[in-house]
Amino acid sequence: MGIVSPGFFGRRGSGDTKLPPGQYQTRDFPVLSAGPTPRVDLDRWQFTVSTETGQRKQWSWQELTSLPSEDITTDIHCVTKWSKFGTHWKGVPVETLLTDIETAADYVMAHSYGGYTTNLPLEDLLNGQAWVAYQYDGEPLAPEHGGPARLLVPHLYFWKSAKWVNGLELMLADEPGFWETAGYHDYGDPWREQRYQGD
Ligand SMILES: Nc1nc2c(c(=O)[nH]1)N[C@H]1C(S)=C(S)[C@@H](COP(=O)(O)O)O[C@H]1N2
Ligand SMILES: [Mo]
Repeated sequence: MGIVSPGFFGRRGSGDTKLPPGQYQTRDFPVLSAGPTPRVDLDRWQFTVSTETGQRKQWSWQELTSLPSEDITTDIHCVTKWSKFGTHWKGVPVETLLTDIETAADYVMAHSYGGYTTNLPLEDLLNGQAWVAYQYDGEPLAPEHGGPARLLVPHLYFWKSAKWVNGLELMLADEPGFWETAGYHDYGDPWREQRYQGD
């Protein structure tokens, strides 16, 4: 065995190698929004899970925030190359919202107030990898960062973390969302630098 084993440098999550390739660290929290910030009255806020057979499950704000929540500390990585380490969130695990849902779907389209969409494989939303987050740093999530609630899928580039999220549509076949239609990668793994289609 050599002194430096291959694969050691740059390995995911190993102490000082937390930056995915091509990223730099920032301490601010940049705001990136493709359109205006929608203002959603909590009395009218709704979250809907729908399936390929038309089954629907809905939650009011009161109902969503009464579900068991988790505290999450995670690094986030934007495709415009900033990464922010150790961000703190509170939210409901997506798998909690999919309990009792019957589906043969392998893909999900996340939908947001304002019309933004982004697609993900269903399995990337399960097993403690994704949340509907409604607090940041112990405070209600600010509107410019996606409040009242946003999807949080930190293992993928941050465009997959739909702000102002209001639903998950389970789909049998993959379909591109807003940025994916514009040429961004279908999956978006920062560790494999999947920024654009073909990466
Ligand atoms: N609804 C919606 N969600 C969105 C976006 C958007 O424009 N609209 N931008 C995405 C992108 S490209 C990034 S990097 C993050 C930015 O989140 P932030 O503004 O809280 O940093 O939100 C993602 N989610
Ligand atoms: Mo982004």
